[in-house]
Amino acid sequence: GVLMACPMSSYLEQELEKRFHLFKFWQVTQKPQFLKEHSGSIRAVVGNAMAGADAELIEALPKLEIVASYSVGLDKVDLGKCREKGIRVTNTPDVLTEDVADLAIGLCLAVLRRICASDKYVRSGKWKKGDFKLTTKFTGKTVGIIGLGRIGTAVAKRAEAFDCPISYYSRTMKPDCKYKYYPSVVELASNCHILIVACPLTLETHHIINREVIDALGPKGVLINIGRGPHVDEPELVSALVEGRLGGAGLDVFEQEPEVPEELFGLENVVLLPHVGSGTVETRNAMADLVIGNLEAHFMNKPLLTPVV
Ligand code: 8YV
Repeated sequence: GVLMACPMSSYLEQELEKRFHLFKFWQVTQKPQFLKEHSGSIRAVVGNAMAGADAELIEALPKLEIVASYSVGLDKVDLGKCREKGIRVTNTPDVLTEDVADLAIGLCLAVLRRICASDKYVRSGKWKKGDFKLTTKFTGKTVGIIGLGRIGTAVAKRAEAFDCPISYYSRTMKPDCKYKYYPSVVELASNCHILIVACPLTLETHHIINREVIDALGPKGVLINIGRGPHVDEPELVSALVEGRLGGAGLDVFEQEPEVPEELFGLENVVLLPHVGSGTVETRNAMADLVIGNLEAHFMNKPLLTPVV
């Protein structure tokens, strides 16, 4: 049996149902009783960015062999516990890199050029009544990237096409990298207009965007988050935006999804998206195919396609 942690893709559900006995955990009302009844037959968990496999679920499933996540980020999977118990873990890297990087650039343009506010201006009929405030140029702005992995590198490549000088922060300097390295996020934030979060969420990167970083970015600075909500101290971000201490923000992720701080709803220098970085038909289907491919490989004793543990 395969346990799906929450709804994520109807295509993935259908394909899993063709191959396995599929349990849909979100439809289960009596979860402890369900786990007692079926713990002997559940050999795989399919999770995503919202729900994965925490220590409690792993302990409740003694026959668990593999956690296949429909996401590249694995912050909802207890990797230490999986290692300890010999449970394999897979994710969906590479297939979503382009879409997430595209959306990061889309957020830069949307925030600086006020695309959403302008669209609202036309739709509400205000164009006929007055003139529109000028916006801010994106081409040539300095871009700072936190995390120069697959997604961060794809963002940098795109920003280069806009003639943006690129700098980055990561734990260690990348050898042979043409971008400028800063050994701390505060130094990076002090030296860029647009700061983009593109690193995995771990204990070390939790609240990597704090008050000090926000102040370093300053009233002309823009924060773009396509990583995870908990990378940002959200109450600090909200007060900085409300008080005008930060220039703007483009956010695809939030600390308590799907909750978004309502103080942001009235701000035209902020663009809010419902965690859709990878949300194209093409990419989500490729992610689903990777989940299925990993499960099939595992149960046929073949090498996993995208193993992490
Ligand atoms: C989500 C993501 O998994 O890949 C990630 O880490 O955050 C997204 O692709 C998406 O919510 C799929 O359900």
